[in-house]
Amino acid sequence: MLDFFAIFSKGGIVLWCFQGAGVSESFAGPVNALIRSVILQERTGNSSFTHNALSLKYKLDNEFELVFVVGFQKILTLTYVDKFIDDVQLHFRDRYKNELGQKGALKFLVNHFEFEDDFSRLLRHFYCFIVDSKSPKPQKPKKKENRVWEMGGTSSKDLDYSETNSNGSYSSQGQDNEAPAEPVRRKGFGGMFGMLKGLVGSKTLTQQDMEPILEKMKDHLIAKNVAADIASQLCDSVAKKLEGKVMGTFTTVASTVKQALQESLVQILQPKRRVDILRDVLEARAQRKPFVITFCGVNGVGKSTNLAKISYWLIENGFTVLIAACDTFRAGAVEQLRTHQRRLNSLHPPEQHGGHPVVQLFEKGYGKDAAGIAMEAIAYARNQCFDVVLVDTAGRMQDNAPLMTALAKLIAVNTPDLVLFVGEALVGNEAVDQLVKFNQALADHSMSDHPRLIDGIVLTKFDTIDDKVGAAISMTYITGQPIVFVGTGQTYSDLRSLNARAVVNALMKA
Ligand SMILES: Nc1nc2c(ncn2[C@@H]2O[C@H](COP(=O)(O)OP(=O)(O)OP(=O)(O)O)[C@@H](O)[C@H]2O)c(=O)[nH]1
Ligand SMILES: [Mg+2]
Repeated sequence: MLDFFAIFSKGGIVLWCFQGAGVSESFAGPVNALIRSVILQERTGNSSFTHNALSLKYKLDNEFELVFVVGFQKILTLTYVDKFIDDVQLHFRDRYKNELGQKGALKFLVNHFEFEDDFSRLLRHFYCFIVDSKSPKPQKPKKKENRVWEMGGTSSKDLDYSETNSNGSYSSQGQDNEAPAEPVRRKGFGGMFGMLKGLVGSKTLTQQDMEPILEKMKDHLIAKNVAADIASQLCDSVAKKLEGKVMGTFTTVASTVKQALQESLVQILQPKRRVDILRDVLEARAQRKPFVITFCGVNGVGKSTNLAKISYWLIENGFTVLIAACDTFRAGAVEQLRTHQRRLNSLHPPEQHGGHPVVQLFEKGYGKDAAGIAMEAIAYARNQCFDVVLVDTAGRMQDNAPLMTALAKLIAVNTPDLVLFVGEALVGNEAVDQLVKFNQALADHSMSDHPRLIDGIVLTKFDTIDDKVGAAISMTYITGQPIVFVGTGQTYSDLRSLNARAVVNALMKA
């Protein structure tokens, strides 16, 4: 019934695994997908995940830095699976407390975790449970015994063996756990040392401990313009990541929560995927085709202006650019681009570039089909050996169905190399709605099984928001895509890449 059960360290070392009878597919694929898409991206708050035909349920053991994952066919509804994971976790911890209590990651490699017998017993019990589950009184879960810690027991710091993993946002305890097991408390400390420990920390964190500070942090993030939904999800995720963790000595709950939140924020802003436009343009040039970037977004956010700044940046890097005027809707849109084209050519006169203009405008006036113009522009760029085509599109509100359909068509038929969503840093809660609906439209009207969605973000008007930098978090969190450029003003050189640390510092600043 179960496809697999795996126990691995947060550093990625598999300690023990079980594969269901007749299951041939390795658990590596689904588990890697879980780590990539959920755990590393602070998308918890939910202790389940689906991957192809499988449902995965997972639980973190923050004290020993372990992850417990079970996989089963999506079509099955396994009511007691959360309890089963809890049971396996408790047995595993109890059986290997000495090994797990050792310092350093080496413990995972040198110790053998021969857990088959215990697991088989628990599994038999679990299967009985499922069969019995229709009967009115399911068996009462076995109560967890409190563990007694010995002097010099493990502190979270000792367990933090994995430098590379320190940002790893492993989180989510089983969401629908029954009454949580009593927090593990250290016993047996004697004398002064024990007293001091009791006063300054060395306790396991509970949801209640963290609640007030998390509530404050959530309001703080919202005040910095993070969308309210996302601020809540982030704080939930941080709570789950910390719950059960043993606090280091001389740390307060507030500083522990703050530090975890800070790490999560940096993690969110750090690109999962590197967008290296200059390298990709060179690669396209080697294949004798232009690299095509489409800009989209709601009205007036700075699409055309930042397209011009990106043209300037590309020209400075030695590339030639064709601007495709596919905003055939707003009066003045084509002229606006023509002005940019003239200015850019005067900054980089053709005489300095073998008599060829470094930037040209491809336009067909107003009222025509934007997708068709983009297609003609790309063909023209290929013939004329332009390195890059930048496609300007009309601004559109995310709820305007006909315009959203037209954009989706433009992208579906022209398959640009990069789809950039342009959004203002001034945006608050609205960011989520915009991005969700743009992506939804692109998915709905795609003709492919793997629809082209937004690949990256241009965050504009960053110069106007002081330290209310929350939109950067909302946008990356929603799309999982990087902020490729930040617009910081109205001149051609006001274009930056995102400095994740600086943004997080501004976010955390009181
Ligand atoms: N301060 C500041 N202003 C910007 C920035 N980017 C764009 N703008 C200004 O925002 C206004 C709108 O810019 P456009 O580029 O026309 O915006 P758009 O998204 O193309 O607008 P539509 O085509 O009408 O949808 C202009 O006044 C720009 O100068 C930026 O990074 N900082
Ligand atoms: Mg425009």
